[in-house]
Parts: sequence; C-alpha cells; structure tokens
Amino acid sequence: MKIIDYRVTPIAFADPPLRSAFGLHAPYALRTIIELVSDDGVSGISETHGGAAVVADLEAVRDLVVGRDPFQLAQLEHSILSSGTSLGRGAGKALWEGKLQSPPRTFGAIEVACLDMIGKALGRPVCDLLGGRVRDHVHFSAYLFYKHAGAGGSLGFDTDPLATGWALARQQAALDGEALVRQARTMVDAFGFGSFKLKGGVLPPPVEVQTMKLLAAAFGTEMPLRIDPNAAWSIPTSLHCARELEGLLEYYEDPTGGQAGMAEVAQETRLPLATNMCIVSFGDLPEGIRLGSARIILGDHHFWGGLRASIELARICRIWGLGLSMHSNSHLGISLAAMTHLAAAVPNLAYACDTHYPWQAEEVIVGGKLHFEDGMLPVSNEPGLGVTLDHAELARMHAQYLACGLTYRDDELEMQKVEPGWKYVQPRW
Ligand code: GKR
Ligand code: MG
Repeated sequence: MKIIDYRVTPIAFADPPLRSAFGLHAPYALRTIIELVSDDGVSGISETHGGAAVVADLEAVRDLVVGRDPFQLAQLEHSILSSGTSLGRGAGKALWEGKLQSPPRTFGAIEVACLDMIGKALGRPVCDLLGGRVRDHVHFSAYLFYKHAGAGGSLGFDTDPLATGWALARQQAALDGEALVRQARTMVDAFGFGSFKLKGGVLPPPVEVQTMKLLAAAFGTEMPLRIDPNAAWSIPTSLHCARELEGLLEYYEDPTGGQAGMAEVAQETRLPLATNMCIVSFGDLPEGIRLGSARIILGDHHFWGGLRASIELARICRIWGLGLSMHSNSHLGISLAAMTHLAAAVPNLAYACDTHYPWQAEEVIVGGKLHFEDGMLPVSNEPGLGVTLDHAELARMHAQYLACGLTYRDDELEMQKVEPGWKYVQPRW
C-alpha cells in the first residue's frame, strides 16, 4: 500500500465570541483537514489546528508523505521529527500554544489520516489499531464559557431571534454566574453531560469562584466541576481560590503559569492540579514529575504527536501515578471521532473528556453533527474513524477560510475590537 495523494485544506467555521484569559474568540475558528489516498483507492482523513503556519508545516513534509506505506508509521514519524522542515510556529499568537512544538503536531495529523486509511483497508475501527477498546461509550464534559452575545460566523455578534434551546443559549451573552448556570442547564438538557468545566481567567476571581458555587448549588455537589483560568492567576490568588473551592472541584486546571508555579500551588492545596499548559510534550514530563506540577495531564493527540503517542502518554501516566484527561480546542467531527477512538483505547482515562463541539454549528462530515447521548458518544464499529468527509462542505468552509481573512488565532486582537487597548497579561490577578 502506498500513499499517492496528500491534500491539505485550511477551513474556517463559525465560532461564538467565547472569552478566555487570552481574549475573545474570533467569529471564525480555523482548522486544517488532511486527506490521503492510497494506490489501491483507500482514503484516510484527519483534522488538526488551523491557519497558515500549520498548513505550511504540513506542506513542508509533502515529499516525506507521498510514496510512503501508511503502515510504516515509525519511519514516517522519525523522518518528520528529524526533518527540520518545521517552521516551528504555533497555531495562535500570544497563547500558550506558542509553546507547542510543530513536528509532533504535523506528524500527529498525518498519523491519524494513516490510521483511518489502515482501518478502512483492514475493515477495523481505529481503536482496534490502538490496542482495542476498553469501553463502548466515551464521556465528555460540558465546557462552559463566559461569552459575549452572538454565534460567530456570518451571524457576527447578532443573535437569531428564531433560535431556541441550546441554539439560543449558544448565542446569548453570559458574563456573570447566573447566566453561566443558565448556559450549563441548557447544555445539560441538550446533551446530557454529567460534568462541567468552566473556562475561567476572564472575570475577577471572586466572580468565578462564586460561579462555581452557584453551579454546585444548582446541580448538586456530586456533579464533577473543574475550573480552568489558563494561568491568569498569581500563586497567592490561586491559593486563595483553592481554599474557597476546596471540596468542590474534581480538579483545578492551570490556575497559574509554569511548572514551578503550579508545583508551589500543588504543595499548598488538597485539590488535584491538572494541566494542558505546563506539560504539553514528552520533554516536559521529567520536570513535571520531579516538581509535582500536576496530578492530572490533559492529553491532546493534536499536539502530543498523534494517537499512538497519546497511548504512550497514558502508559507513562499510569506508571507515575498521574491522572489522565483530554484537552480540546474549537473543532469539528473528524477530531471528535479521533478523540473518541483514543479515549476508547485508554484504560486509565478516568475523567470525561473536554470538547468545544457543542459550540460549533457547522460540520465537515457526511450526515452532519455527531450526537451526544447522556453526555457520551458511542465508539464507532465502522472501519477507520467511522466518519466520511463531506467534500461540498469542505469546499464551502475552505471558501469561508479564504473570505474571512484570518490566518491565525489572535484572541487578543479580537478582544481589542470590543475593548480597545485590552492586553493579554499573565497573571492578570
Ligand atoms: O477555546 O478559548 C479556548 C480555550 O481557552 C482553549 O484555547 C484552551 O486551549 O480549552 C483550552 C484549555 O483547556 O486550556
Ligand atoms: Mg486547559
């Protein structure tokens, strides 16, 4: 089997004006779709981060991909990681994502497409190529955001008066605790999620602590809760909030920045600390383990080097007694399918995975959006990832990419459009 065609297509899709410590989401989120075709006519697809630098990295390895046997992943990984073809740029500006390394992302995106292709050739789901499933359903968590009014995309910052239910909640502003509880209620009603993650680092810490308390009061203390201020808090603020939140949280995600800062907070609180910011690659693990910067790692196959590397991460977590959860960014169904296969194959994934998926209305796969039931997705039995690329939607979202003019994620710039002079600072409080 030989890869004879390799297509890299940047796309953009509507994204609501969600807030985070980095600023505000732009009206469009960017992703990249990879398609491989083999000499015997089998295709493989994947989805990764978006924007011009990501596309350039994927294009730079074209000659290493075309002509390759998709089964020879170790060879391909070695040649991409050692090729020096990476431009070494991140998907976003002024984000922790600047810390992410491009070669594992580039390889990971191609690896998923190869696994999809291999699965289709063998008639087996991707999770079977990762060791097989240990579960038939994967739990996801409700990802709550403070947000401005609007649904993104062509709707811009306006709302659609005909929208109801979650479609309406997705458009409504939510900039205080009560509005967040309403958002949470609608999300649970629509998707049945059984845990919450609040994207913090947006409003002053007492407001965010209060939001967590309101969520606990509204949904009961048995509902697992997490807050993720994306390192917007200083060490003293993180410790103060930890005292307020003790007993309330399933885990405390990146309250403060850096391995040493996180370790200092970890030493002073009983809350388990989690991260997708200070441990983001295998190279970060020795220091993280030595310092005790986090008890839970939020893996993400998009930047840890693919699905097989994520299985290796899971084993390391098991050996070192670390918990494992899963991180997400704005994404579509191909990523969600890959996350689900990975989650199915990881025995020690003890937490519901993050997903931004409910925030997106568009889809690039045939049949439209995947459906959560009771906050879970079933693990597909279909060959490969079990999803098919909708080429008409791909073309439409590529045209949207070209038309929207965005080439990288810049939440700070977007924030400045509504609050002139706003600056990303870490820590803010
Ligand atoms: O979508 O604004 C966002 C999130 O803040 C995202 O950029 C983070 O990568 O979800 C992420 C996280 O858990 O840190
Ligand atoms: Mg996080």
